[in-house]
Amino acid sequence: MPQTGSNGFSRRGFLRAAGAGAAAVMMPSALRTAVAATANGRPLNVLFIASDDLNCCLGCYGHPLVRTPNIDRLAARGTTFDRSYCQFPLCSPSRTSLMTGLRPDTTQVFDLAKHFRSVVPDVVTLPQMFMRNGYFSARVGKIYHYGVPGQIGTNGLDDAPSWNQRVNPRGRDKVEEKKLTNYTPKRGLGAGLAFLAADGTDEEQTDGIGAGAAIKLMEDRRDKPFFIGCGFYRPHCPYVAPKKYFDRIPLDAIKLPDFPRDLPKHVPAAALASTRPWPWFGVSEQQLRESIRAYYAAIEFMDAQVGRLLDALDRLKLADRTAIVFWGDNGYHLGELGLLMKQSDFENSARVPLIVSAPGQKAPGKRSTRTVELLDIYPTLADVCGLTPPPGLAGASLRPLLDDANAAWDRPAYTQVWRGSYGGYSVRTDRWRYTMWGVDGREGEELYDYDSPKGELANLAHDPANAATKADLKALARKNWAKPYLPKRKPSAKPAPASRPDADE
Ligand SMILES: [Ca+2]
Repeated sequence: MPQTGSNGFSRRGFLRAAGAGAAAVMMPSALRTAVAATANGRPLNVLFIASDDLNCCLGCYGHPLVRTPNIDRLAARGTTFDRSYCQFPLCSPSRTSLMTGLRPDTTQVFDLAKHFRSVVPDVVTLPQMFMRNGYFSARVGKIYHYGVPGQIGTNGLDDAPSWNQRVNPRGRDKVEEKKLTNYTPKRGLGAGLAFLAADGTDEEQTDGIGAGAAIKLMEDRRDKPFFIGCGFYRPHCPYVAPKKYFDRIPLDAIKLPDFPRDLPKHVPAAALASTRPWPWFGVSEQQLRESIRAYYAAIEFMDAQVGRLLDALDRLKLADRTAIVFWGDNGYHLGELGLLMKQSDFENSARVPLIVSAPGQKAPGKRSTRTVELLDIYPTLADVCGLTPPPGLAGASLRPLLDDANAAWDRPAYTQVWRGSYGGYSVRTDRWRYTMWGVDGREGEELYDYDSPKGELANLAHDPANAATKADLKALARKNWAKPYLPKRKPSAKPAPASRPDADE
């Protein structure tokens, strides 16, 4: 279970939060506080680092085994958000939401095929805002959706208007797919437990090539303001990393989570539908242990590439005039609750790492336990860089929390998933999570208290003692999703995941 604090939301807190959410959508951009934060009168650069399918198994998030010294040193000069949540735990819906600043119900991107321009053609994306303010905007690797590993080396489901320049790295991990150990051969390589302890160097891997390309861009563009996105593919499956990263993680140190085998009796069918067969796609404990080690190795490899970017910023003397955001697009189950990977509304699928470092922030090196959303990145970067964001963004600037990690904050975090003919809408406060499946919870409800030792092992949705709490959270969910997306099809008896098991997620 993830660590949680003790501050519960009061009823008044819920109401304030509901009001804040509505205000953020309607507030004209002119009313937002745009602090002209520049370094010595020069615009700030932005280094925007993404990691695909990265959960919070990081040193700076307290993981006992995974060593991430480079992400940790970024955390030491920024703010680490301990309760940061994606809006949809699947690549394209999550990234689309972050990059447009809109919720998935607005973009209507719930799968890996639809492009947001078909729904909101004129939306100004985050990098577009910077381009309109004279920045050079470039992408290396996966910022918008790419099928991994299938589309590595292509533009994937990119948004061309967002960039002045695009780089699509492709390394020996693509060439050597036949060498993979695959414990779920019926699933695609992008959705299964497959891994490789690779020969060769970091620089031969796709992410090593990508880091080199991003460094070259920073070198070439250092004299003018830039927004450079560097999207790493790892630790997304297949879990490929040079062999040395596997060798430093002892297999017997990996403990598998325990969970009740009768869990399906206590939660709606939709809650566990992201892992079929349940539990663990049917793999053995030993196979899962090996797969988790590979996932950890891929994280440590990716961390080393982040280190190369940070070293370059220092070497180029850009560190004091570059804002850095490091984010993961969705969480990742590693066996807890019998689940693997993403697309659930549980904590470990919804929760993502988020670190923001801004030159001049008043409290670097702190952790914030406020419930924040990936949606908040767009208004935060506008605020930090002194730009006026477009109207209608759904998030809020995190700037107050960069200056004081405990600053007043009463916004909850929302995450939603899709089950083929209905959605699962989840609301997270600092103590509770409520999830409503289908309109008004017709397909089931869940309520979890993270201050309780049982956490997600006890569904309190039908416990009369928590009826008032549930009612408050349900009202919040209804208010935020006043017009939930509804397809014309009737709900099916068996909930479906958002994408096929053979798809490159
Ligand atoms: Ca992802």
